[in-house]
Amino acid sequence: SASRRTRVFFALWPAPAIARRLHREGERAHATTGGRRMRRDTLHLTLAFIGDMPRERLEDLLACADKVDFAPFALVVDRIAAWRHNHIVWAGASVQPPELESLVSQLNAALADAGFPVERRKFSAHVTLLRNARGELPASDIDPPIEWSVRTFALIESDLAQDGAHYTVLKFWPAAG
Ligand code: 2AM
Repeated sequence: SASRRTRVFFALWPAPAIARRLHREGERAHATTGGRRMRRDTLHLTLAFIGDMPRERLEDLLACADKVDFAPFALVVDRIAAWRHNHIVWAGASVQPPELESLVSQLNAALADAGFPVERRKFSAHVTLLRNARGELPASDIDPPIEWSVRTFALIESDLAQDGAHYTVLKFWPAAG
């Protein structure tokens, strides 16, 4: 569109095989909680949410990501749980790899330096599977765990449509090594 603004965030974007498994976990939980399943091709793990900003700032945003130095790592997605406050069912990792923490803190530091808004709450890695979920969903194991080999991160543009958000990967950054 010709819009002068854009809504963007940095995320880990899973390969199709990983997305398929995550999506299946969402289906399982849905039987208990109901709610709206996220489409398989939209599943992601947000690293840093920037939100609505002028399109002319995209260059500065790309420069922030260019500064990040990260090594490939394995993310073992081994649990599924629900948050009551926002009615989200999500998948996550019981062990937060230090490489993931480092990736997020490097991004946030670069964003803050460049004057972008930075999340103040503690980073809580999760992949949202369902929204508007209701009722109880005791936290449980994903067995066998989903072994997500993280080799890139991405800048995503989000278009809010009637039928949910549509995402476009604007750029991928590969891990070093
Ligand atoms: P969520 O799945 O927990 O809602 C796109 O909206 C992505 O950015 C989602 O993964 C969403 O997390 C995340 N996000 C983080 N902070 C947000 C905010 N303040 N507003 C909207 N989405 C946010």
